[in-house]
Amino acid sequence: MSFKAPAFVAALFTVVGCGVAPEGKSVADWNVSTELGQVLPSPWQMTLDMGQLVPGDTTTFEVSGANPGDTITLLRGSPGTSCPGVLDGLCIDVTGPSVMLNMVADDFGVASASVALPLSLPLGIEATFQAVGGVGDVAYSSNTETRIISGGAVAEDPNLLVDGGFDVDVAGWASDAYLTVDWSGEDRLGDASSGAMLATLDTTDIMIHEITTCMPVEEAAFYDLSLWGFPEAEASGVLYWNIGYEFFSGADCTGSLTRGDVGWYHVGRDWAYHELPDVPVEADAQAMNFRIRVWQKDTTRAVDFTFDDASVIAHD
Ligand SMILES: [Ca+2]
Repeated sequence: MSFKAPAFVAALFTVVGCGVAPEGKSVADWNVSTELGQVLPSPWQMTLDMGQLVPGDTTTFEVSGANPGDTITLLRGSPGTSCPGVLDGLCIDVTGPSVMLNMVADDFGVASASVALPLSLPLGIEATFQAVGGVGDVAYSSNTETRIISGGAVAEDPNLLVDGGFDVDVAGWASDAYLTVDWSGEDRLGDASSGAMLATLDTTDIMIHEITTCMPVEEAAFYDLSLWGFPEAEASGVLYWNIGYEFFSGADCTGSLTRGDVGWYHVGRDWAYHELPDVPVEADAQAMNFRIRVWQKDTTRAVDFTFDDASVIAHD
């Protein structure tokens, strides 16, 4: 980004100025300092404000106090300090930042953007946001805002899984390093109006693999878990494979979770449907991992699996 001298000068006097600029200092002095390699403190006091993160809703991010005309980049990550090289020495208050969007500050130093959140956003996930501006010039940052993806229209669906039918994609599910999870355009009945989760193994050396999602639950409540699972056609009825379910509960989806009940189901034919009823959530726990485990009992070849119509439903 090019150096915007007029705007920088104007705002310098707005912030430092009002007639109280340090005696003897001028803009020329600041420029000299820059040439000497000193990173000047930014005059921009940027504030980030944002709404809640509810799948299916639209949320708005707004910054104020930015340098007019600057590109403002909204970062998303986890709480903590990091100093990305691109920011030229500026350290920010998020780690593992990824760029969520860019927006441009108007003449008043305000920028905003509205984002439609997909229904498939995983509930219970926490994210921290921070805006940066002046990148390539004198970078500056805003406060951070942290939100947990929660509530909204999903709460009216008895199935806690945001897209348990895999009608849209497989967002919200994470797999281990040797298992690739993709969205298949056809469901378990071959219907292209929905889809399914396709899990592809790429190793025969490791027998147990995991696919996990996490959701907020009520402590001391009971949940019924169910899922359809299929080995690929070539393996069906020939070799045998296990699909297991587990749940882990804990304070939230980011903390350490306690292993709970385990259900194993033998998959050796064309299809399998399994229910794991009455899964209890421990007292003080407010999150649950629903974990699918694939147990590969033949180490001579890797097998693909398809999963569909998963549900986690509360009951008394
Ligand atoms: Ca489906």
